[in-house]
Amino acid sequence: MMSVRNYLLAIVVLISCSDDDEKYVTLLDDDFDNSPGWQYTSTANHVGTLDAVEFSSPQHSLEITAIDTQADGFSFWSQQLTSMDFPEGVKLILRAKVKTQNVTGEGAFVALRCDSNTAVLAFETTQGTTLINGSNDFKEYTVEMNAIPQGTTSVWVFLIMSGTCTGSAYFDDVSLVYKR
Ligand SMILES: [Ca+2]
Repeated sequence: MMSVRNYLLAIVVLISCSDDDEKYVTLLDDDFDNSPGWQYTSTANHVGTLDAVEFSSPQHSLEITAIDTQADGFSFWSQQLTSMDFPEGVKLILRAKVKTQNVTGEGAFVALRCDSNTAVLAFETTQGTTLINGSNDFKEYTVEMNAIPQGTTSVWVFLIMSGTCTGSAYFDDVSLVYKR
């Protein structure tokens, strides 16, 4: 029969093995202080800037500010991750902090996409499930993809604002990890 001491030691070992740091592999971890690879694209009446006034972690965030609304446009910061191993079937988790100032309409959203060399394989977004608008301080949002599709050669991260918006959105502390 197991002694109390051995029983307690066994529990300690179990707790150690469940340490989250052991289970996740970081693909992207960005505070926007030294951030190559981000591109701004817009089909809306918006401006995208590296902002040094509003941030969650010093000294910068990525900003999208609406000059005016446009019904069918949108704008986004994006990062394409390539040249790394995307193990098929594992869970991808994107986290981003978003601050909004006077954001109306459909608001901001955060999205994740897996592509092969020739096609879009999977897409997940906060749009339609989590409304990010109004005036709110930085809050973390999460997008999960339950399984990286077979054949994934690049992963895109999108920080988006709908063309229907007025106001400003700030994105900071963006991380992408997969679960081993
Ligand atoms: Ca920052």
